[in-house]
Amino acid sequence: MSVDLSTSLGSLHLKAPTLTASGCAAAGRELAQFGDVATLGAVVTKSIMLQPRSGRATPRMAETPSGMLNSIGLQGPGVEAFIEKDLSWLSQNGVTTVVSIAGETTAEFAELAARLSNVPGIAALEVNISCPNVESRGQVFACDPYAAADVIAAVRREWTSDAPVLAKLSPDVTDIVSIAHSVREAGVDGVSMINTLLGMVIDVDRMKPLLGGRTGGLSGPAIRPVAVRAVYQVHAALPDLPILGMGGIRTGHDALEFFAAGASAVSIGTVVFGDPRAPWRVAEELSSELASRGYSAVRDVIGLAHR
Ligand code: RRO
Repeated sequence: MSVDLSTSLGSLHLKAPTLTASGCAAAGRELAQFGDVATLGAVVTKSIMLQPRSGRATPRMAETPSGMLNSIGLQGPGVEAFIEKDLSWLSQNGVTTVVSIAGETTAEFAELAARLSNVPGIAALEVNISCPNVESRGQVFACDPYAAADVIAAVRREWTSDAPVLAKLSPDVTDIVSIAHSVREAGVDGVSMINTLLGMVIDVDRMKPLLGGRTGGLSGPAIRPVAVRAVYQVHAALPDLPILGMGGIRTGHDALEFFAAGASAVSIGTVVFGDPRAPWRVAEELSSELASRGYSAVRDVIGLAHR
């Protein structure tokens, strides 16, 4: 039985249901040795800032049970080098590209949106309002409905492209539905969820936090039930809001959970570090999972767990 794996996120048609997750495949080029990146739903690039940035102190990664902590701190080349080197490679190779942006202030987000608006080859903009690895928790816009809406409204004003705007949400909130409502009111076309959870590991030989930045973002299978719960809650409250689901997806079976909870597409993140073919493999496995249950299209299972 052949299964139709095409889907969409608002106005963005996706030929495949699996995307990379921001921060887990840089700008896609390294993945090209493992498969045809143009056949993925999309590459979601590492969050880019206006200026180049060296990131946080090392060590920046720690293994945890069924997951890992990262404390990268938005390392990157800055938007101009990104456009010149990364976006041009993605465009030349026919890759559907979702560009993730991050700023320290609302004005920086707005400037990034303005700069990228007329750049060809951007299929969607993911506004990362939820990076856990910033100096101050006050800078995590996604933890406050007003700050989150402020950023999205500013981006919306500057974004002149027809490509959809997604907000990346944090799970580290009391009520993720209120944040989703808020960014929707401010004009997003969809949400990406979830970013990592704030965590910490202590090195008890040194009696100090293991990570150079002290805290880090927890990802991997350990967070999958949190992500599925968050997707389910937001889809229940806002069934028409497209959701790009992510958080610890390792197999097609895991991905199917997210679709049933209400995601329209999924991003594959941490697993890629150990299995770079995972974004393709998960799509193939999802096809088998759907076929064995008698479904002929992934679109038919979106939100089915809500019936
Ligand atoms: O760069 C990072 O440390 C980072 C970011 Br921008 C993010 O959104 N999530 C994360 O776990 N790490």
